[in-house]
Formats: sequence, structure tokens, C-alpha cells
Amino acid sequence: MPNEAQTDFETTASSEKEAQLLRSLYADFESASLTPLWTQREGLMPMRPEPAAVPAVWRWSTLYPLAQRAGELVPVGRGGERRAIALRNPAIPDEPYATPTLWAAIQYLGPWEEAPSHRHTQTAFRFVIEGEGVWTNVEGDAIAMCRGDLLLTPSWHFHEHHNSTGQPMAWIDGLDIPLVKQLDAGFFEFGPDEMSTHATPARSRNEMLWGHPGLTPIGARAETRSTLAAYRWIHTDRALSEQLELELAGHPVTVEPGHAAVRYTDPASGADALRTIRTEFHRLRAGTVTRTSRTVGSSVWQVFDGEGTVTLGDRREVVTRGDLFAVPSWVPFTIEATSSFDAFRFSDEPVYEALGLARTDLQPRT
Ligand code: GTQ
Ligand code: FE2
Repeated sequence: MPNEAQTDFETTASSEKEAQLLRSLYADFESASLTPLWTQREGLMPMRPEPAAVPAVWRWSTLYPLAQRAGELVPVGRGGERRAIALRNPAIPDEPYATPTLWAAIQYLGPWEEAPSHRHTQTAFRFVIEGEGVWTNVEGDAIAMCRGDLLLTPSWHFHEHHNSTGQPMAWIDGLDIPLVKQLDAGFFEFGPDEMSTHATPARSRNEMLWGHPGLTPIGARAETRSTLAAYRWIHTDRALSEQLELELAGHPVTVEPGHAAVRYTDPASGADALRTIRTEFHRLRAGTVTRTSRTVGSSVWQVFDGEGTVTLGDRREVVTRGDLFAVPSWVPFTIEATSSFDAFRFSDEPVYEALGLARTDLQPRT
């Protein structure tokens, strides 16, 4: 929007003649599809991030029953491809995005249902809050999905899901759909109509190759599409409880007192498990209050277990198992753990780091 003070030709111009010249200059800018910076600066170059997205909360007790109703009424198959229901930030108009860069959705597969094969340049993961019985086949490798597991679908990998039980199952998808859309980098391809496999192994080929801590397979060739694709709860849980155990024994290994955290990484490189999405798991002891922080970029959290109060800018919310919330860029954020508190987090930080735009401000304890 032109700044009034700068386009108020009558008051800034020293003469009626000059006012007329300015008026015609601005009219000619307009017809030549040009915009002067001096009428736009505050919107284009604010003093600090001014996210359109707002802090938002979605309750599992709302999400799951709605997904269940969709399961009864809406078929899954070619076309729509997935019965995924996106968490929409109420302040991002007309777009089904949790934040300006991140897609978060609940996906639901009824008994014996199948979601057919496709691939896209968007990066994806699944995180499981409850249930089991679905296998996600990534490039033909069947990967079991169970509570607490993180399953990866890197960019341009074929993937399909099938429920091999008589029970429905729901989980959370995270993707970089908004980022890829904004970057005009989206490609999509359908795979075969038939499932590549109905196998239901406890352990995928991927985990057989990559799922051994600190052991990189020498024979895995460079063209291997990706490294570890499944991060199992048993490992995440133990990593966190042992951090807290070490802390009790006097070793300062946690993020801050009473707050253990792990990042899911590529075992071959140590980099983020996915190129565009950071994935982490946090565990707070009962009574822990995190330091208030602000970070450039946005994140989405899902409570895995326990109860806490989160402060997101001016908003305070009690959150419990399965609830999700979105933290927009540069919004002051604190968690207070009412009970022992476990939460999964994903964010767009790797993108900001790659571009030299990452910034975090940790406020001192008061
Ligand atoms: O499971 O392949 O939530 O392609 C959005 C897009 C899930 C999926 C989503 C997808 C998928
Ligand atoms: Fe997909």
C-alpha cells in the first residue's frame, strides 16, 4: 500500500506544478508495472518478522473423530490419493497450511484400505501417535508404522500405504508443501495402481541396512536413494530417558535442566534426516519450565504423552496427548510441563540454515 505521507502530493510538493509532476510520475510507474520502494518499505522490509500465521492449536479429541467420519464417508484411491485432512492456520487465508512453509495433516486408513503409489518433490514424514497395522512402502520397501515411530518419505521417492488389519489407523503427516509451492518446485507422478507389495515385515530392508548405531554399511553404493527411513520408538525413548538419567548423575547433557531432546539425523552424514524439515523429540521432567525462545522460521509440535501448558506469544493453552500446535516465526515460546511431558517437533529450520537466515533468541531466566 502506498504510504500516504509520501504520495500526498499536495503537502510534500513545494508547488502546484511539482505536485502535478509527481502525480504523473506515479501514474507512469503504475502503467509501466513499476513500484517505488519508498512507498512499500515497512511491508517489504519490516524491522523483524511479521508472520501472517498465528499461534494455533488443534486437539486430538477433535481431529480423530473427524478423521473417523471421513473414513466412513470418503473413499481413498486414485485422484485424491490420500485421506489426509490438513491443519489450517486460521490466519493464512484460503490455504490449508499450518504455517507458511509446513503442511501438517491427520491421515486415516480404514481396515484393509490402500493408498496408491505416487511420488512428488515435496518431502514427507509420518509420525505415529497411536495404533499400528499400516505399512508404508517406500520405493518398494515395506516399513511398519507403530506408536512413537518416525517414518521418512524423502523427495521423489515412490510411496504407498496399506492397512493390513481389520482396525483403522490414523497418524500425522508433515510435508513441505507450502514451501515447494512458493518455490514453484513441485513435480508429481503416479505410480502403478497395484501395491508393490503386501509384505508386513517387522523390519524393513532399509533398517536391516542402516538401523545399526554408528555402523555405516561399506557396501551400500552411492546410488542408494536414502539412508535410514524409520526411527523406532524404542531407540528414541531410551535416548531421552538415558539423557535424563545422566543429568541426574551430574552430567550436563540436556538442552537445559529437566529438558532432554534428540534430533533425527541421517546416520551417514549427521545432517537433518530430511533436507527441508527438521524433526526432533523432546522430553521434559514434570515441573520443568523451558526458557522462552524465539526462532526464525516456524514449527509444529505434537504432544506424545503427558500434559503441559504452552505459551505462544499472548496465548496460553493446556495441551495433552495428541494435541498439535503451530509456532510462527519469532513468536516467544515456552513450555511448562505439568507432568512428565513428551513431544514431537518439526520445523523448517534446515531451510533457514542453508540460506544463512537462521536466528534464535533465548531469553534469560527470570
Ligand atoms: O501420504 O503421500 O498429508 O502425498 C499430503 C500429501 C500425505 C502421502 C499428505 C501426500 C501424502
Ligand atoms: Fe505422497
